[in-house]
Amino acid sequence: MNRLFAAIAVSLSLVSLVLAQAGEINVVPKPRSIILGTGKFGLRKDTKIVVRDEKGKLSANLLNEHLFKKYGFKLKIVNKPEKVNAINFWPIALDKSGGYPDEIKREKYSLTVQSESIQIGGTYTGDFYAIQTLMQMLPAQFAKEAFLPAVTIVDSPRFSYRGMHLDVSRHFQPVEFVKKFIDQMAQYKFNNFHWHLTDDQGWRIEIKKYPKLTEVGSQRPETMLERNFAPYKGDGIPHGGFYTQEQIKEVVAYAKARYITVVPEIELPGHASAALAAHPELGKGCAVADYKFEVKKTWGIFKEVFCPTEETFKFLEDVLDETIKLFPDSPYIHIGGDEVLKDFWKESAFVQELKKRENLKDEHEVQSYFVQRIEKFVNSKGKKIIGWDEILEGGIAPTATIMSWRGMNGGIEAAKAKHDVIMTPNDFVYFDYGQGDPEFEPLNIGSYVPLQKVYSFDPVPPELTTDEGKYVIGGQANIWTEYLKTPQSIEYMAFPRMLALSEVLWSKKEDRNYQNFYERMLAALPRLDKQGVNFRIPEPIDVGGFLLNETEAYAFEVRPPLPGAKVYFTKDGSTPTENSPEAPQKISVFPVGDEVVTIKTIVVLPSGRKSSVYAATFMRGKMLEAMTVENPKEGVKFNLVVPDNESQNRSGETKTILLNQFAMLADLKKDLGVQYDGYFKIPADGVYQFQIESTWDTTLVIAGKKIIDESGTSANVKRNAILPLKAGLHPISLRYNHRGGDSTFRFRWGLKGQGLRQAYGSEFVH
Ligand code: TNX
Repeated sequence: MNRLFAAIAVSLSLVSLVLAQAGEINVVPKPRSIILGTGKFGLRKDTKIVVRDEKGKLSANLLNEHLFKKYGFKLKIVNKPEKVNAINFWPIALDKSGGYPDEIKREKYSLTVQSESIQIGGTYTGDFYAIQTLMQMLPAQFAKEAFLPAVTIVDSPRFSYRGMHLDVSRHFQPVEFVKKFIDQMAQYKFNNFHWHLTDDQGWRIEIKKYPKLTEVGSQRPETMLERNFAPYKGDGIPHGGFYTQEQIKEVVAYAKARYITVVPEIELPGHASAALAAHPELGKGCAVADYKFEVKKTWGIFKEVFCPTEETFKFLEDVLDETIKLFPDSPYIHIGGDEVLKDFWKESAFVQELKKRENLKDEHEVQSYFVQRIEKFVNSKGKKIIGWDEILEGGIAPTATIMSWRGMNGGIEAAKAKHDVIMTPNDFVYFDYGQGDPEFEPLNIGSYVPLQKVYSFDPVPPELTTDEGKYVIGGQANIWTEYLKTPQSIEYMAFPRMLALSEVLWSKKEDRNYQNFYERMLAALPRLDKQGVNFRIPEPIDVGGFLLNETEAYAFEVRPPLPGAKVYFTKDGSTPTENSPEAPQKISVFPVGDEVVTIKTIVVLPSGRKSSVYAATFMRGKMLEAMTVENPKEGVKFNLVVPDNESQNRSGETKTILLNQFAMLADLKKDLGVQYDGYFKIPADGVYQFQIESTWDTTLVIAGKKIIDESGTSANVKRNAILPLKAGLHPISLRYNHRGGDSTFRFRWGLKGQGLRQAYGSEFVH
């Protein structure tokens, strides 16, 4: 049997696992040191909390709040020692200067459970984290007593910056949800909340001096419907919202009480459409005078940019001044700096003048000049800037911390230049990216970052020496909300991936073990469920594409991911519902001949909440062998046929299969046929899925097999086919026959069960 889905697959190896790990403390992130003792402590309603100072009182109250939420009662707090049936908060000796002793890091704690009592030692912050650990150890149900196994835990984090980001510009989120999100961050020991407050699609922070920012900049008449870029289709629903300064203070205080710093982001000089819609004068020195700035309704990178005039700097300083006052505890202000298109600057006489005056070589240096002026201002207020890795281009701002998002290279470069780095590489921790088979997952921005990939993230890449690695102060996952409209959809993308990240950022690297984590993650789900978190329900089966040899059968385990959850399944390709048969513990598969068998499952929680569909596809046979091609050249051969105007017929070579390359040659709204021939590069052995999304008629032939051959209508339709292929070059022929109206033609591909993505020209040769 050939389990092709290996490499970075979801591969849960469900088979060998039993529910909950015996003798394990099911805490996420895994504590640094756990020594199991003998016996157990029974927490009862008459258990006392012992405190010896004011600090202890605060921690005791906090514990009581948690117990009340979980069990509906609070414990009595006393201040004289009790040996039995007590939870003790020990004071931590303060050094003479009033700080904490060096050896005790602020976030460190110890938690000792013995059969008579529990001891907790730490600073305020340490106590807070000890309580998070304790609450995870307590069972869900309370009946007279709640038992905790005897254990000694000593714990402290690997990284000092453990962040979660939330974009509230693309889709505004209510304060109540932001607080719930912060609660979840605290539960998993994150300590920085990066609040992305401004972008092209909405300005979400009240600035008293410039009320138009929110009056105008926080509103858009509608949003692009799903993914209808071209032709654009809107949803017709106005979208808006912003946080008043009072609400911001409320959120900051709420986070502070949970030892979380809120880092605000004010995007500049790009991603500025919303600000410019409110204050067009700040762009006009660069754009043509009658340019119409507006709050954007679609996603992407836009050329709207602040013009580096004195008026703009004055405005931004005023905005930052108010912002800094609202976030007194954050050492940082995030100033964005990503994805700045320089077209307007290049065309601007003002900017060309500025370049001469300031001796700036190109527009990258203009960006650098822009950021460094802002940096000086922010520094003058006692704060440091964070910027996305693009701010490295054209010269790094001297005191900037770099947030590396386009992979880790920006972070590596910055660390080598002795700048602090926060790693947020898109290929590991972009939680807006898909986490399962896009055929079944709710609409998202695409790509594929499954749980296991997040867990494999290491913020300190091997390219850095030990000393350079010290500049990596931590990591963060980013949740961009282009396609995430509601709190539920955000939670679906955040959980359980956030649990994997918490362990990456908190726990010892040597302790990293995915299967062990996976079990503790499963144990955490009932609690998340009770807390009303709309996490993505884990797969109950191994998903993906499987290739069997001529004779073998495949039998796989079905594992309900939560106690009480039911798994329903189909074998005929139809979508399972609660009326489908309940899946047995083992499902056997035996495709006959050329048959392709797809097992589809859904999970239904006791609450009635349903999962997405999880599918496993089985086929027999061999992977198709790759071919050798002499002197391959990048791209494909094309043949364009225009029936009504033969003079427009063309054939030749091209490096892209996009239709718009013919827009100059022929009318894409009239009848035409185009065929591409060449070879397609398959990177690794696997069962691949190919998809053509098109109007009208398409044919796809790979390795001599016609896998798609359909005539369509003027409506967009997606056709899928799967094929097991060996790594290397495979002959491919793609044909599209357009029969009038708007034309769509997209070719996507990927390993079965993982993300599909558009094929690039560089993946073809001929
Ligand atoms: C890139 S990450 C962006 C965001 C998008 C995101 C979508 C970064 C600094 N810029 O504006 O929302 O991709 O994944």
